[in-house]
Amino acid sequence: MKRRDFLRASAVAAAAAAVPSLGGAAAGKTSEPVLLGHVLRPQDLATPLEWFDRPITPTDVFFVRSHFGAPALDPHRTLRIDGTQGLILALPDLAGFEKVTLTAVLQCAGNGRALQRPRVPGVQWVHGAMGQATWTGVRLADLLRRAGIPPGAAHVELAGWDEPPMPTVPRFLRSIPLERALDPTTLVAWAMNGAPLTLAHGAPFRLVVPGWAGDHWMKWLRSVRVVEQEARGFYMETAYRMPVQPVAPGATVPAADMRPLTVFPVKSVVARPGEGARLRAGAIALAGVAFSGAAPIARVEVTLDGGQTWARAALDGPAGAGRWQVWRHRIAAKPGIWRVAVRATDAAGSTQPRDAVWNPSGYFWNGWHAVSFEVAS
Ligand SMILES: Nc1nc2c(c(=O)[nH]1)N[C@H]1C(S)=C(S)[C@@H](COP(=O)(O)O)O[C@H]1N2
Ligand SMILES: [Mo]
Repeated sequence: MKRRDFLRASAVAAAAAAVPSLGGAAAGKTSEPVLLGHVLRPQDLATPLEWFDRPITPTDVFFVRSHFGAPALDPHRTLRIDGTQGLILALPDLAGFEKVTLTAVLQCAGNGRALQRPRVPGVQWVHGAMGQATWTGVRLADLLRRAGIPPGAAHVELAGWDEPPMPTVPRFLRSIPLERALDPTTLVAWAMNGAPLTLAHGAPFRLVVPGWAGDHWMKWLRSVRVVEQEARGFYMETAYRMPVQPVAPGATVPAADMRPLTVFPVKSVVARPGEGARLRAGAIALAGVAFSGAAPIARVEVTLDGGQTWARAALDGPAGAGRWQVWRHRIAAKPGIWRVAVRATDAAGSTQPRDAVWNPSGYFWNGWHAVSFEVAS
């Protein structure tokens, strides 16, 4: 999809859902012909692959995932932190804590689900449920220490201001272990890419959990409660779980052998050339991104012969767990049809497999990404 079409799609969804601002792109032009959406909530918008050739994904093309859609925009919303005492914070109160800015990948656990075989139900994301942004906020640890951490605390429960469409539908609720909540990279953020969070991305506050899948990054953050036990409910006990051990494709996995997913595995994609591109013979620039939630990227390799031989790509920018680096590689291509595939290895020693490990909900797909293009004489 072209950027213009993406923006228009957001504008249509925004107008229909009567949401005041979506990624700052809701220009709401009515004179142009548009398609009428039948499903506007939940709102799930994917970033086109061609944007994954740069360090930062602009906010207005950054993917959006929400189970029920955004609550009404209200910058005066407060956030409640419950420890040994309760703290109620509005946006200006966060100025009293140290401000932190970091760069991190936000990726939905279901990114790549459409590529898993056999297929499984769920949003059919291909590559577009990921992006990298700078996030500005305060450390959750600083807020929790101010509220006081009671003895016996082991988890923090996270709730947002969004509401399920019907009372019979469970709320989106999560918990993360206290240790992860106290990690200095876990933030309560109010800004993304240097501007206040847009409503689609969680205004006024959202959680940022670098290296962990997007479901932990609670948007429209309403409360953080220090508790002794992992949270219950559909989104903890049924959804967002992976088999403890790899299982055969298509297998039914007993509930006792599933655990909540956390850190996303090593992954890379080819953004350029695009699938089906027609290029002139000579020097051709290949580029994409590579990242791992577990460790910095150690190397990215490119193959033009289906994995028999690999060449090392160059990596741009700072390395780090949970942040992506742009990879680049130049080839001198003769006329013909070419197929390039890429694989990344992280500093923990994990390499992207040719085929991702199958699991019942299609989480964390990270197989090699391949693109075919034509070189004309
Ligand atoms: N309150 C709330 N937070 C939420 C969600 C939601 O439905 N409600 N969806 C989660 C999921 S599954 C993902 S992948 C990320 C997506 O964040 P984004 O829309 O800013 O890209 O938000 C997470 N935070
Ligand atoms: Mo997600």
